[in-house]
Amino acid sequence: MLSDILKKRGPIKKVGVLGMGYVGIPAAALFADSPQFDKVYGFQRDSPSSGYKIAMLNRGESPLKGEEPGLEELLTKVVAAGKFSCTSDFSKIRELDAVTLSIQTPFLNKEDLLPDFSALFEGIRNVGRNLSPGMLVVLESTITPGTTTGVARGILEQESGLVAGRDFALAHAPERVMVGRLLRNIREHDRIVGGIDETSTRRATELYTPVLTTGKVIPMTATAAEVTKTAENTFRDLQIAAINELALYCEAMGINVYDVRTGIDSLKGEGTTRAMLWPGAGVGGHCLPKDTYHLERGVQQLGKDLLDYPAGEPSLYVLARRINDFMPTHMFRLTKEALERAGRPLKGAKVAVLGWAFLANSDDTRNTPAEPFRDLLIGEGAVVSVHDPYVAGYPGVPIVPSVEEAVRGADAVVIFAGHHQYRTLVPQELKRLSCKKHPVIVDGRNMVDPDAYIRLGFIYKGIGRGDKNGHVIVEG
Ligand code: SAJ
Repeated sequence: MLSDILKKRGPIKKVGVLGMGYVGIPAAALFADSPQFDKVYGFQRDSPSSGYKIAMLNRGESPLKGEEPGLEELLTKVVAAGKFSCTSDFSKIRELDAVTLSIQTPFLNKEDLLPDFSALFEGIRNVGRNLSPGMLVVLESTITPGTTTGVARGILEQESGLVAGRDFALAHAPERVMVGRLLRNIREHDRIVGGIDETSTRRATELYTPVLTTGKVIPMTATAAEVTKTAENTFRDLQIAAINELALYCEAMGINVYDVRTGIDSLKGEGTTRAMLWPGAGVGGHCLPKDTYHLERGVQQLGKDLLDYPAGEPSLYVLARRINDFMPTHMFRLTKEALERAGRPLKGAKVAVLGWAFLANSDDTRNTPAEPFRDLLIGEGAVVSVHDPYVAGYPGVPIVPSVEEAVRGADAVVIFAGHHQYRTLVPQELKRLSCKKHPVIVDGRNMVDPDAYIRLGFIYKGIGRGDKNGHVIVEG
């Protein structure tokens, strides 16, 4: 029995973390900092793109970009104490009591929305080859529901000749960290821990409890844990789509969606509140655009024959994805309409895009919605300049360092990311720089006061601003 083997092995003392990225590094540092554990190995493939991290981490330096409060100090501390070291020698897994895998599963390509599990599966094979009875294996990556009890279990058993749930424990404990607050999130967020059986859930709970401060373990099955992680992002995407659709309706009905949002949001009290998020130019990032499709694939694989659903109706969640992915197209149409009002055809028009990052005040450009917008403009022969104060560069897209340079001679200025500096743009300045009688301003993130621009002769369009989008053009 697995519980007997675990009892014989005793408490977890040696831990391994595969994947030295923004999830694995803080996880390994926190395991190493816990007095509960004697030794933690960070496993990193010595690949051309990431091998450099091994030496850095063994010097106690963090290879992660951007501010991560407390991480570098923690790494220095646990390396100096000899409690953490990084290696590409996967055979060291044999010495361990528990290993976690935090290896990312990016898209193979956006068309068929199939995740690229190759790196994760290679990690699982490395664990399988070095698996011994009584070990615990935990998957932390976001995965399609059914992966832990399905293909992951299969690879581990095939490589080791052992049987999950009899010889070793297996669980899924999805990461819920956000860049900029990695350590805090791991310590303070409740931790979903889902084993393939009760014994595995208990063993994984033993691994995570020591690193939690205010967070609690929420035990469940492995598949429920996979659905929890994908659904928590699916629901966020759904809430954004709901307010994006309302914004489109308000534009069509000539009203201000932000008035409606304020009105609805005023409904307070137990159970009556509404999760009113914010309409915008689109939804990007590495979580929301993909996790809905993980959930969809999961129910197709696990529940296809049993799913009872309105015949012929699309998944609400996939429809939400389509609405969010429509927003850059809507931004394009707003821009095109405004330029037509200014008597400027798109072909040859200069459009300045302010904000390339997918998130306000961030340098993260993964799946940025600004990209399909720029592609549509270029497809119609417009000339596009891009400014972003946080983004140093992007393949094939020159990023200009100043707003002035981006806006100089522009027929249209389009705000795509809600970077705080775009709240203080000076309309008079933009008009001067544009050298146009009726420059266009399109606001994708509710950053500017429409009247401050309209009174100077701008042609204004804003997401959800049905009250302003058809305004009279002021002869400047
Ligand atoms: N967005 C809107 N309207 C909103 C909120 C977001 O249009 O009201 C857009 C953003 O502009 C961005 C995209 O959605 O393009 C995603 O924004 P996000 O705030 O969800 O940021 P992410 O993608 O970093 O989401 C992560 C997720 N965290 C994890 O997966 C661990 C998500 O579950 C968190 O809710 C989110 O961070 C967070 O709250 O910061």
